[in-house]
Amino acid sequence: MKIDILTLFPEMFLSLKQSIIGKAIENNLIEVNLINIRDFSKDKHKKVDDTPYGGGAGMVIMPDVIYDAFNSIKTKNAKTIYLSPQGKVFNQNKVKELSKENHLVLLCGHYEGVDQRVLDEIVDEEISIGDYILTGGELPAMVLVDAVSRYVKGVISEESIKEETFSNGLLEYPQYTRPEVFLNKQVPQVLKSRKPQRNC
Ligand code: 21W
Repeated sequence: MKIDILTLFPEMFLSLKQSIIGKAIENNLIEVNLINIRDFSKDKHKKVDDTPYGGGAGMVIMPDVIYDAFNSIKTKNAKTIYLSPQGKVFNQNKVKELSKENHLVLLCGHYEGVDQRVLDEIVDEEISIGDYILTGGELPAMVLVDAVSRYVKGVISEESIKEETFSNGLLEYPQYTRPEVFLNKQVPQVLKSRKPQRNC
């Protein structure tokens, strides 16, 4: 799966190079491209935002800069998602749905938002990660990449996915490993008939 991310803060995405997702990128199971929106500023001061028509606090990212950044990526058959607090709240069904796509384009807003006209032109879907206010769409984009990547074939074991389906992704049970006694607490007796092991 290919994921293009349009952002003003590409450095924030360095953490994706860690752990399971980092391995998946190294192994070419997912390809993550970061596009710095600021690179498409037409201004000698690299300005990308301006004050809102009608007044109000904060700044709005200009439509032409976003549009040019978007058009710099080949988007035939891509699904474009705008991370926004007004979007539909992300859940595991959406994760499964998006994991079937070949190409995702993620647009991260910041400040007060993005000019509505370019959103109307390029965005297929608007997603929020929950009802609380963040400073931008970068952390939400990383949440989406992490959750969706797990469902890309080869990223995690089929077994883990199956176990998740079995437990409905919600019901969990307490887990234990060595040592057998920790702070005077024993591992539950029922689990001690066999050594800690992988399933089957
Ligand atoms: C926060 C952007 C508040 C805009 C009209 C006039 C992306 C997010 C974000 C942010 C506003 C997500 C306004 C959960 C989040 C995100 C930054 C409000 C002000 N509108 N999921 N003035 N929470 N947040 N706009 O904050 O970009 S996904």
